[in-house]
Amino acid sequence: MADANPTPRMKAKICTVGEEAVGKTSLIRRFAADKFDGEYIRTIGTLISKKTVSVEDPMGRSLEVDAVLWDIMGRQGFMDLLKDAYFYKAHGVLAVCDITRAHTLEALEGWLQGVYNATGPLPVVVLANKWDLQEQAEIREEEGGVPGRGPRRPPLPHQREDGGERVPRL
Ligand SMILES: Nc1nc2c(ncn2[C@@H]2O[C@H](COP(=O)(O)OP(=O)(O)O)[C@@H](O)[C@H]2O)c(=O)[nH]1
Ligand SMILES: [Mg+2]
Repeated sequence: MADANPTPRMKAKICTVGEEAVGKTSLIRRFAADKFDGEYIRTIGTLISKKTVSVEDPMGRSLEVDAVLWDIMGRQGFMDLLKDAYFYKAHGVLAVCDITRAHTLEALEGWLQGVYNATGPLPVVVLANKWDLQEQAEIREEEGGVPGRGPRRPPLPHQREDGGERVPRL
């Protein structure tokens, strides 16, 4: 007999942004390993992967989320030409930087401006990747982060030589 109260489902389209080689594709490959390499849309240079995750909604009820992860294969120039198709009906953005290259965090401001121009405001999670390369880090964990759990907010880049901070406006 069919379940009278099946767990509700929703689809969520999540798009990655960030500079080349920060690890966007690696992150998605790891997260969605079982369904990676699903579909490649050549015309907009995008790889689409899928993964279903069980989460709790704000009321504490179970919710199945069919996450559809869009990953840019190309780089600059993409934003101007293809952003409308890429971000069409997106629910959120995963903005990735590489802790060994501070400019990849600074560049996220431009990426996110492009997102907002295309879609209006969207939920964004900033992810500082390559955490294993601490010795080469140009971006450090913000004070007040949760020990052992990484920063909750975007980490700050190194201080400048004049003692000021290059704080990104994200
Ligand atoms: N050390 C280290 N290397 C990583 C990590 N994530 C990705 N990489 C490497 O960084 C390079 C670029 O990764 P890729 O996923 O292609 O970046 P993308 O251009 O942003 O999609 C590859 O050589 C990856 O193996 C990480 O967390 N740590
Ligand atoms: Mg990639």
